[in-house]
Amino acid sequence: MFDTVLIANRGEIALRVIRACRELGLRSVAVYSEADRDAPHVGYADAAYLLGPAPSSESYLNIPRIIEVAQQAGAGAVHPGYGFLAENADFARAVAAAGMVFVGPPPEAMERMGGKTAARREATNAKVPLVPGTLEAIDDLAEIRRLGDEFGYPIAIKAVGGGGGRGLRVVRAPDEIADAFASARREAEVAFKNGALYVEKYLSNPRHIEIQILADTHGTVVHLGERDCSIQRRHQKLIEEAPSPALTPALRAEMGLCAVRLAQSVGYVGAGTLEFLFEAGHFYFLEMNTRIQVEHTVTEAVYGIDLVKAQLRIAQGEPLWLRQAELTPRGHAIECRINAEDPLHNFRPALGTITSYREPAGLGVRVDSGVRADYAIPQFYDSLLSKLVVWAESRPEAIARAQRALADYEIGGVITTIPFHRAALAHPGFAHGEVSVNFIGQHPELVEQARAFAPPAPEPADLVETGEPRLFTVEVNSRRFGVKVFGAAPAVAVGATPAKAAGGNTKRTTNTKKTALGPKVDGVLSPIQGRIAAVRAEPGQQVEAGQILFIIEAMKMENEITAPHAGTLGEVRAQVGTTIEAGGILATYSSH
Ligand code: MV4
Repeated sequence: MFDTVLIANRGEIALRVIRACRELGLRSVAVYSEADRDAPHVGYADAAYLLGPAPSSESYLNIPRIIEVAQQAGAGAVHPGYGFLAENADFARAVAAAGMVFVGPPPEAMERMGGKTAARREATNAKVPLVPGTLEAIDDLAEIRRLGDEFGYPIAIKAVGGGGGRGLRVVRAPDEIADAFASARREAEVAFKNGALYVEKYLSNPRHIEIQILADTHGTVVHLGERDCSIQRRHQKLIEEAPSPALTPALRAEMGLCAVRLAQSVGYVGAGTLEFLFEAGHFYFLEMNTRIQVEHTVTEAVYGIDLVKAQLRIAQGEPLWLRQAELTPRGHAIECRINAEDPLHNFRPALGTITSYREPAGLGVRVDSGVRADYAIPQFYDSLLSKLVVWAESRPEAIARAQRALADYEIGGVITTIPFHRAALAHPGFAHGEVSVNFIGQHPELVEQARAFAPPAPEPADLVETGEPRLFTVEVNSRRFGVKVFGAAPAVAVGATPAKAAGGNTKRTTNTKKTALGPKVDGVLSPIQGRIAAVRAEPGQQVEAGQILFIIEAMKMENEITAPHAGTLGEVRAQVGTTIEAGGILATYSSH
């Protein structure tokens, strides 16, 4: 038994776990990095500890420091949330070795389902349908070619240690095998330090449907239906719903039983999710997530069960109080992930400070948020700001409610995915439930439709004196000049107006059409704040339009910054390891 829980996470999930602890009468302990000193979860917990000066992206991965703080705080249990260490068996073992309860599955169960081919072998033993493919790693190109002939193309080459699409290559003809294999191996070695690969028949237009299970420490396992998570971009889920418009009650029961059987067969404990691909009325086990998931909320909405409290009660050793026969979904729930990303610019990270914040409310509207007004979004973590979750009696009503709530949701000062969600929920394909994992790729019109919902660019903040001249390209009587402008400028600079025809000075005014980024500079500006991870440019270099010159790391993503036009580079200011602000100048073009 324990009475104090350390939450080894941040953002909305940390707040979510603290709320569950409070409702169960458990004391909560938050941890935070230096970048998160004023993050909302820190002030909400009963106690909070700084993890230390390590670079903020690593603080939440520092196992010895987390264990040390947990013991110092008198925690009897550690909840990992999701991401970070949530599926790290070594962390689960370290928590147990320190005499505390890990709120999650036994490390053995985590490991049995962690590797993709191991999970496939477990699924085979549990008689759970799989996509046709290998149960072991493969590195014989001739054997892969034989499998391609056997399965028919396309086939998928995947990373054994993989997940989230990294190391996934789709092969559509035999002559693509060698390059795809080599490329997948390289990516897998970098991403997972494990280059082992396996092969499957590739399903070209599946839905992504996952089953939620709960397992107690006494061998009882139940399922709580499915979530349809097909609307994804680059393997990041954006919209999830429960139940799936594609499932019949019979299919739901069949998938649920498979999930329960597989979880039971590996001795699973706690909350877990089994992911399936669903195509043409058939489902195929893909992988298992041995943690609570971001989108657990839509299951809670339709089943009326608090899954995080269930995790804590199971960790306390309580027998499951749920009976499978009593678990039937009611109504329909939709979750929209509100990310600090710009849907009008390829969902690139859009950092900044939240200048105004107002959440939607009303019957069937829930917001799990990790932010507030006047909050500066740290560049080190993923882009999730909050989750809007709506519930209604029917799917059409849930869609209408979600649209109303999205229209009410005000987040000033930061670009978010809200316009994308409004466009997606308005799309007839979504309304008709005609969605697969290719939905976003199949509907490029969504970006234009999102533009209609996009708020005006953020108001420029106060003038700031940078001490640095700003470079402008101006035309006077059609002659082009490069000029330096000194003096204060808006922190989020607006575009300069061209010099007066009579050769007057460049006059900085607030354009009627505000731009969100820096002044017009004949150079390469960073569209986002982040850490410069790579510089592929040098003074005097001839560059082509679209050539990748810099890599900026932000929100755990690498963003390629390309040359806006062909030309010769003048100054290259970017230095690897330094931080660049949104609108900052990475390089200039030579003016002659
Ligand atoms: C697949 C697949 C189709 N056929 N495997 C993507 C990452 C990981 N969750 C497994 N994924 C997939 N595996 C086979 N044999 C489709 C996906 C998939 C997907 C693929 C491409 C683009 C987006 C996707 C989103 C979810 C699942």
